[in-house]
Amino acid sequence: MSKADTTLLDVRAQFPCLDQKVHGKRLAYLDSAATALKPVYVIDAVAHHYTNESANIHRGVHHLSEKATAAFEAARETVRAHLNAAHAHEVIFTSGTTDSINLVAQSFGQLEIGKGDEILVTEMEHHSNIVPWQLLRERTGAVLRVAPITDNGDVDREAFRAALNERTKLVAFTAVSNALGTVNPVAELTREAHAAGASVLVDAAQAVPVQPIDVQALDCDFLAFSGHKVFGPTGIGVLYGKEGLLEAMPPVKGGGDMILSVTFEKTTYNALPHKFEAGTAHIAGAIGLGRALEFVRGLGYGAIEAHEATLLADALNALQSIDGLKLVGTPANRKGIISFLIDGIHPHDLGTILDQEGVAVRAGHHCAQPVMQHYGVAATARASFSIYNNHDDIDQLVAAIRKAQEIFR
Ligand code: C6P
Repeated sequence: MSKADTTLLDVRAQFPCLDQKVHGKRLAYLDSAATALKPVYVIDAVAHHYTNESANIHRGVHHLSEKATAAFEAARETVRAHLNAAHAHEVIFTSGTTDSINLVAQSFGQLEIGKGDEILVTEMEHHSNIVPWQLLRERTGAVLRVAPITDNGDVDREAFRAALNERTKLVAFTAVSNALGTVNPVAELTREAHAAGASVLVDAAQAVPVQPIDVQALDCDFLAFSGHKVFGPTGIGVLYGKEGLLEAMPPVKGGGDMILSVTFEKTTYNALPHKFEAGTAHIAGAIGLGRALEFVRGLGYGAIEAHEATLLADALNALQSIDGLKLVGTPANRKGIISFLIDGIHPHDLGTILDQEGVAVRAGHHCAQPVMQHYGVAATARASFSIYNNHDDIDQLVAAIRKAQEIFR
């Protein structure tokens, strides 16, 4: 057993989903970049909410509502502490990264971005960090610029700098690529964007599960992530925004909880963060997300990073020993996400055969079609690793790939 396995020795037992056979085989879950499995600690917190305090929040004067409100706001404080945000009201609960980025595109877009203004993204973005800006472009006549990636799968830093200019209003980029595993130098990119006078949005969907984030140290203006990728529930996510910006931005959804008073003539909006949280929130989701971040803190990012680095190195070695396997992207600094191709086998066929062997990977464009276009492929197979993976998973993956090669020989 390797050191990484001993560091997180009892972690697997905390994920009940692992305790099952798939097509009669041990489950090797290598799709955590799509969504992470959930630990009992989180599942219990969600069940506890529905069992004991199932009430609406911010509205009721009764006991259950007060308990639910306290738990919901405690979860917000947990998120604040996790991100080292200056204020809890800088944490907006959304339905996920996609929702968070759309909120910025609509609200910041309405406030700050007009015809001819520029939004800069990178070529490695998830569709969630492309399409909202295209919609904004359609509404406003703004210009969407793209900083290319190198063939290794890193942001081309020179081209990034060259794309910044006095018309750049917002730079939006991912901290960790979901298709390539690339870890971007967030603080440096943010500094360069700020020097050009632009605001910065960081897509941290793949980063929060695997590396510590300090929004004050990074100095980003916005940061988005999803609960479900960090061992929390689906349907809940976060938009962090700097207080001054959020104060100035208009709400984009109207409804309950986001108002102070309503008449048919005029409505006044609630204070942050409620101004951006119209309607009944995903209360159990927020509570579960708070628990998930506590769980991550309990493990410690040091242990998480060490475990994943060992697995990544071993997985890269093992995969590269397979004849006919080609890695897609070899970034300088990467997290536990590996995209690859096998000669003569379409990624979807490969994914189906791996599934028969109990190995769960993702096959497709990973909602990052421009990345696929860069490499001239329609799809890749993608294995992604988390804290509950071990070397048996790598062995099972390699054996399953060899089996697929036998079948296609
Ligand atoms: N990537 C993947 O398999 P949502 O769907 O809103 O929770 O997250 C969207 C998103 C945004 N940015 C990045 C970098 C992401 O990886 C994702 C989700 C999953 O890669 C599902 S497509």
